[in-house]
Amino acid sequence: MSGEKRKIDITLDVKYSDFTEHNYSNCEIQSFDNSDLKYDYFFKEYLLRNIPCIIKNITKTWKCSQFWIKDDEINYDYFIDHYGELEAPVADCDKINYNTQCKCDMKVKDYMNYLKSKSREKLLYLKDWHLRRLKLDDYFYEVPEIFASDWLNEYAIDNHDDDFMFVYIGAGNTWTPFHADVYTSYSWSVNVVGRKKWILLPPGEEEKLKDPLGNLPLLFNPEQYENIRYFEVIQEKDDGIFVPSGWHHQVSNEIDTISINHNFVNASNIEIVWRSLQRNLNSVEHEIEEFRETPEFTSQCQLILNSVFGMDFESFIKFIIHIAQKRLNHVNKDKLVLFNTYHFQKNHIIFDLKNILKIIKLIKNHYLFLNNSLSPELAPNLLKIEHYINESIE
Ligand SMILES: O=C(O)CCC(=O)C(=O)O
Repeated sequence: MSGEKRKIDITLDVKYSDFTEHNYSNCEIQSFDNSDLKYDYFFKEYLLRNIPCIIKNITKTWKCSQFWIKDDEINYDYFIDHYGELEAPVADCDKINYNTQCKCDMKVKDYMNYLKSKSREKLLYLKDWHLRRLKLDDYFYEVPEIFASDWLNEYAIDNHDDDFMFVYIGAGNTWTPFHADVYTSYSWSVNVVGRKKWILLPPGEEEKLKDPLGNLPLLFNPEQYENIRYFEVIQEKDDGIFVPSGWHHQVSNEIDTISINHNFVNASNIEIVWRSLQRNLNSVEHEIEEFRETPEFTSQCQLILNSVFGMDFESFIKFIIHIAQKRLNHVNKDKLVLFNTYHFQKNHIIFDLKNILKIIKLIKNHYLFLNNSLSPELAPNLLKIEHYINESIE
């Protein structure tokens, strides 16, 4: 990647509040060429409306598309030579335990030798591999501009935490079960080589698939149901797909496929994430209702919330404070850079701050805030941030 910084800004003529109630009744999955898709347009029509789309011709400038592919197939030997000794998580698609695929770590060279072998006895899928984190000096791909606003990975990078940037390498016929993404985040996925089939359901449709205990199927088979609205999408080599918040989906690799994907959260879906956190907290509280009067009830709920949702109430607030603080530091200085490339400009920063303000108001009305249940420094910090945002956007 060159050291060139690309300026990103928005000139949105819509208010975020116009889109809190999404309407999927007329949506179709459109396809665009990456070079024709303007940041503003994508932000307004896709991120804010929470609608999927396909973006073509993304990987031309990516270094990995030069080295990872040979004769239109995976360049096994490149992986063995460059990453062979690294370990990566690998799922066995035929081995299911508690409604998930069994996973183990495997050396990349062993996985590549499995892919090279003609007689593949198992259906192995290398997934959720944090290669970017392991090879920080090696920018083997560029985050597409339309996906540059990514608070989740910004926070992870700033805190040297687990990030949400993955490489997937799947043998033909491997698959990912039916699910919605972590924290109800957005995701994007780009095929460096190969082909995937996606099935996506608008938020709420998945309710019709639940069994009497509320469990979702491991795979959605459209032939087994009536009146389910779903979209089937073929993603070719060089295509990206935008998967919006809360859209359940399943994916199969039609042939040997490598993809890169990120989960992300930003000003346009932060309220969806907040609502999802609340829904999860409510159901945790309901599950252990009989202990409501015990002194540990609140802290136990947060522990369980953390394990089922991946985040608790306080970590959400710390995340918001961090993202706000950075924007406050940069609001008049033009220096907010992400992925070493994207240079966020004033309108964007203000848009982010206005939406954070909205979330702070929701937090302040939550009973955990009102009952002083947060750790001592958190509530005053949040109020300070609210005050500074109000001052800076006046
Ligand atoms: O490519 C896959 O197998 C799964 C990707 C996925 O589910 C996602 O990006 O959200």
